[in-house]
Amino acid sequence: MATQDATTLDVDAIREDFPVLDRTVGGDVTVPGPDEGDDTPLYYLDNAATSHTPRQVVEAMTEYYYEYNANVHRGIHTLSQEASVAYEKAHDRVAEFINAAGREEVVFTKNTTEAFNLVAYTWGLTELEAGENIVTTEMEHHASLVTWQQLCEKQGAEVRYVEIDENGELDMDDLREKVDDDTAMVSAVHVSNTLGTVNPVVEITEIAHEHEALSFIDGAQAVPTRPVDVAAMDADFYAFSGHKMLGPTGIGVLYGKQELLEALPPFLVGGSMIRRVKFEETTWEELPWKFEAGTPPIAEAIGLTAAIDYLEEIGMETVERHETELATYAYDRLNEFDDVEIYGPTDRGGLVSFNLDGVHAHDLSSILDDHGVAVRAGDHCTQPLHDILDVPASTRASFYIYNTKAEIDELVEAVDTARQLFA
Ligand code: C6P
Repeated sequence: MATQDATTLDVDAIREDFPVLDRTVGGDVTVPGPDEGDDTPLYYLDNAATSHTPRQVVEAMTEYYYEYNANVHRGIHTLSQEASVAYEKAHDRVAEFINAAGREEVVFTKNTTEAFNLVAYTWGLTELEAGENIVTTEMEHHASLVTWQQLCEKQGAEVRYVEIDENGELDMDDLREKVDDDTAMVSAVHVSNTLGTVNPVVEITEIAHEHEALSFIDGAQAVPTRPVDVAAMDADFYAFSGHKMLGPTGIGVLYGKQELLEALPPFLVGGSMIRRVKFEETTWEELPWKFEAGTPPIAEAIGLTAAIDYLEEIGMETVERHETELATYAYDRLNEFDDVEIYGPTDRGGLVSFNLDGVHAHDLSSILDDHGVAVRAGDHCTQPLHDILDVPASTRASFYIYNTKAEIDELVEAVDTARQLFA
């Protein structure tokens, strides 16, 4: 694990924990892993889609499989008890990381998307009434936007979208206008996965509460990249995914205030989440288990714990500073090209989405791939936002703790090659 002083990251040492960063690309993609044709170094700039996994996380999961693999909350044999303790403690570790009151407020889901669906199917189907509204924003990821849209359609409620201004920032006056006494939920993304905009989530939550509405903040791009304190934010619900913060796929987190989660009916039912089942009726387990039906993601929870340990050893303020530095550098360098359009504000999280005039994002990203530069091209699950930007797609470079300015130089050089090719 890398050591560093209080302000900078020892990126070289960090990179040693991520074996995949040493691989080359360019060969046969129909079989996974490096092959003979791979001769181009990899520059991985697709971290907003998913981050890489350090040895420490893989080793924590391997240790579970090799040494105490067992189901949780089911057996009293040694292995099951060890696995149960590790699984339960993973909730405590997440609670501590985001400053939740305790494990009761931390529900493990598959991902951020499932966390949204959980709230829609429990709170939404029981509490949201016809004539009420949900206020969300034009920059939401489909995980949030489609969930609220479909819920409102079912319940006869209205979904309202807060506008963004020409800088890609939320129009807070529009938000104040759209939230009224019929608003049941205000939902906003913390850091936009397309624009990089960092939204004023404390203020958004305050406005929701002034109207006795709940708030749900989408933290998928925020928790991996900056300190997040759900108590200070006073959010009612907050969601994020393990795979974007050095953890494994298959695990996400729904944070919810305890009194709210207590009041909700279960989402999925079956084993593990029950206290007592009779033919006539069933009672539910206490929080958070009431929301974790069936065999849960045990290895993944252990991996997520190791990922949090890794991030905390670096320090989330340091992670955020590194992200900002790389995003600013990438923004400034790409901005040197007058035929490159960059979306979103200058003050941003660690990603930059852009288009090269007259070139489809897929074509550009394919040329970048030839140079070993891995970026995402497409609509980034924000199609309505791309409609507003009036482009079908964009190319997005997104950064993490192991990225360097030299890698951004590679990106810029590859973009320049594409410019000349298409000129
Ligand atoms: N965004 C991206 O490339 P899941 O897929 O459930 O782990 O996360 C969904 C999600 C929700 N909100 C935001 C802000 C997100 O960025 C994402 C995931 C990835 O931008 C995959 S589409």
